[in-house]
Amino acid sequence: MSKTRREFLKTAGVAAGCAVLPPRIDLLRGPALASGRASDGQSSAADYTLHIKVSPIEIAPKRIVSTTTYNGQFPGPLLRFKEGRAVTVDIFNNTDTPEQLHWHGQRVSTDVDGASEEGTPFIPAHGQRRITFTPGPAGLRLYHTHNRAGANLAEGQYNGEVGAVYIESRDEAGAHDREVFLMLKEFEPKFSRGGDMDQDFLAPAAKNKALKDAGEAAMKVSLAKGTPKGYEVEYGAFTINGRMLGHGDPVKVKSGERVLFHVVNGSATELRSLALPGHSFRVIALDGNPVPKAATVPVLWLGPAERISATVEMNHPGVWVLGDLDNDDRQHGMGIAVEYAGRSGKPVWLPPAKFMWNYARFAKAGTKAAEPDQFFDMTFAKDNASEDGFNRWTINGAAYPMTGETAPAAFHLTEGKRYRIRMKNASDDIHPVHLHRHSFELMSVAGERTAGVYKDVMMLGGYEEAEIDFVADNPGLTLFHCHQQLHMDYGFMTLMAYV
Ligand SMILES: [Cu+2]
Repeated sequence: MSKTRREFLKTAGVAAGCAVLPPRIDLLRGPALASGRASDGQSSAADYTLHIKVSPIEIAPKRIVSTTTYNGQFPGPLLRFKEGRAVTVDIFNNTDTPEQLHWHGQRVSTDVDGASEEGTPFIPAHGQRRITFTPGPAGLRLYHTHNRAGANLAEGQYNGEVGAVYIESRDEAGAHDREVFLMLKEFEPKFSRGGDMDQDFLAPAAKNKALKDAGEAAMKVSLAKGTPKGYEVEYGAFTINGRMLGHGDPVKVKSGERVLFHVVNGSATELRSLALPGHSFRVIALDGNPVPKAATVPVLWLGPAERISATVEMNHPGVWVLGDLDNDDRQHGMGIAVEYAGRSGKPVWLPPAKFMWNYARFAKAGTKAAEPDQFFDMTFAKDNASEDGFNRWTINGAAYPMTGETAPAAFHLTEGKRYRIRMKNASDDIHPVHLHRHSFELMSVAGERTAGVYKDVMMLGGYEEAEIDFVADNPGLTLFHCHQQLHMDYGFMTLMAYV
């Protein structure tokens, strides 16, 4: 590598308010690989074909964004797989830079998973890769780019490379009349420097005083030196299924129907909420995995890459806004109309009463947790604006290298063993932490014991603690990271290796 990332960032002239984006370059993606396990001599057609390409996407009349897409559409095509039935997917990369396509939430091999840090070959620029894998586990998954973006807001998950995957189980039950997929996604990103707004919607809200004192002291030292707060990302346009509120087709329902919503947060960075005035959601699955206790809630909350499957009894006729609680984001598009048959008019929004989101609500009560074979301790911390104005993120004091090389694994696994990750968040941000190629069980959230809730992303509250267990049942390098693109790109990543 001829240039370090730091030098790149300098030469790219990153500054607050700088409207000119650096060109797409390979540096941020790690070493360019010419050799995707490209598929010469294919004789048969693939089951699915995806073309990665830059396309114009009309998110509202005459509001057209240019973004990288799958097959020229947003969201990418819904891929329906059958659990246990192998599929072949051809991925063509029609862009100038190598790509990684990540099968989020699936138990696949490192060759397929789509993370260069695990050793998945890149899909070469203007090249192709054919992959074959057996989908699973059943339920709502997603696919998205796993490229890093760094300071380039035209890259990584800031663009339109995301689509839903639905894997039908062998005994797919259908206690609903209609199934609706919702992809929540922002466009027109830009950098800001205001610092994040505090979001307190997670319960229990038990902050750890030692973590808070440490985090606030570090911030105070940085600000006292005159350092401004690190860059954050904000957006100009908000969409559901690629259309701003008021400009897409409404979800058409009939009174008395039970509608199953499959919600995917396809955001690079944002926590999202959803409410439907006069209705409630019966949550049946989190991250595609059935919950032990379905529970009815007035509001859904999802961090980046989280999914919720919930049924809604259509028992309140009208035309409503199914939308984000944040007034600004909803008014800039984060919503979709739900229209009952025979009703018309402007969709109506009514804010719900304050509601705290708690994963424990869906847990199995009174269950004694299985004991792990080993504990991993992880403390997450923020080094304010220390990476050319970007916050540097560390796990146990170490930032994953940003220059493209693969760091050695920091955690070691033995196949068949059960591990408990004890996470401590020494920052005020909520982090959607994600484990690749495995599901984890939530064991405790901010001190509250839980069992039976299996996920692959969880939101860890500011200055809070949580514990997650997973069984090492899928050998190969395994990436653990924050799913917030700015955080993962600036250090919040670590690798686990099977020994
Ligand atoms: Cu994070």
